[in-house]
Amino acid sequence: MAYRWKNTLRDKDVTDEAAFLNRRQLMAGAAAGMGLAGVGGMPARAQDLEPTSYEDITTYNNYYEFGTGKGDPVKNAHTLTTQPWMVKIDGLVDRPGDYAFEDIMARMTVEERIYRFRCVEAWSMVVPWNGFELADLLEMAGVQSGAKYVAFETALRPDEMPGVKYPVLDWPYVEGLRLDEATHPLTLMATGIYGKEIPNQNGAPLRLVVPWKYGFKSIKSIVRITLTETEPPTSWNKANAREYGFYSNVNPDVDHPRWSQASERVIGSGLFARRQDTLMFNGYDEEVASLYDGMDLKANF
Ligand SMILES: Nc1nc2c(c(=O)[nH]1)N[C@H]1C(S)=C(S)[C@@H](COP(=O)(O)O)O[C@H]1N2
Ligand SMILES: [Mo]
Repeated sequence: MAYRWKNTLRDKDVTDEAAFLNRRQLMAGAAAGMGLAGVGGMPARAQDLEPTSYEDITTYNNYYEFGTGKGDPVKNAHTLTTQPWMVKIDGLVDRPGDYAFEDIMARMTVEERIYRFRCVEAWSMVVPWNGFELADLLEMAGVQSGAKYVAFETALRPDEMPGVKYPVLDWPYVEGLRLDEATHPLTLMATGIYGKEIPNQNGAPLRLVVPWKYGFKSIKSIVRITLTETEPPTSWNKANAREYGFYSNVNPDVDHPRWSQASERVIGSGLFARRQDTLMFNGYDEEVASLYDGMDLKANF
């Protein structure tokens, strides 16, 4: 299947940011020379995107378990021990169990995916993730016919997470997706950034990435995945149901009660931060709009 957003380059093809940028230039040059919009495994849409620097992606973070400041996670998350790492998969699955991260990795195909990333706070980045499709992991566990939702849970380690002594959120951080959202081929379990192992502050060793939804849906450092029949509770919705809904699809026409969602600040664009218009479903409307056919997106925010 040739998805426009799908980059078929594998983990090993990406070494560091410099090599990554060189490769982009090469591909852009080749594309220009041949008068093509896209070349090989590099989809047209990915070429349009200017990836945010590794530095910005890994130092400007939201990971409240390590503090609520944007610079807190990079300062504090080194205390998180990610080896060994177990992920419990349970609920409505044929093969429930405690899966070791290494065993999961041995069975999954890691790809590079260059995605827009839009936080509900109206800032955005472009991140070259490495990861595998959540659909493949769910297939490994064997989803049963009664399952309608997928619930996710972050590790809760008071000894390693200085932020969880503050009741900012009801810990552990939890999130959820409808099963069709979870098995959509865009939905990624990220294990790397720019071809390097994902840093702790970005959610090591394994975090969700749902590029058409606000960033808080993309839960970090996952220890449990549960298939359920009913809509699972989600952290930000529990904290403030009026401001944060279960769906949280990026939508420039549905404002946050306290600010506009029509535009976004582009992280890394320098001293005079550039703003750009926010796109419906964060630019992934062609791929995901059909998931919400007939749904009132204002009521189901
Ligand atoms: N466990 C957990 N996951 C989390 C968060 C968090 O505080 N804790 N913050 C969310 C929010 S609000 C955003 S915008 C993204 C930020 O991801 P990044 O730091 O990799 O950019 O992570 C999301 N996942
Ligand atoms: Mo966010």
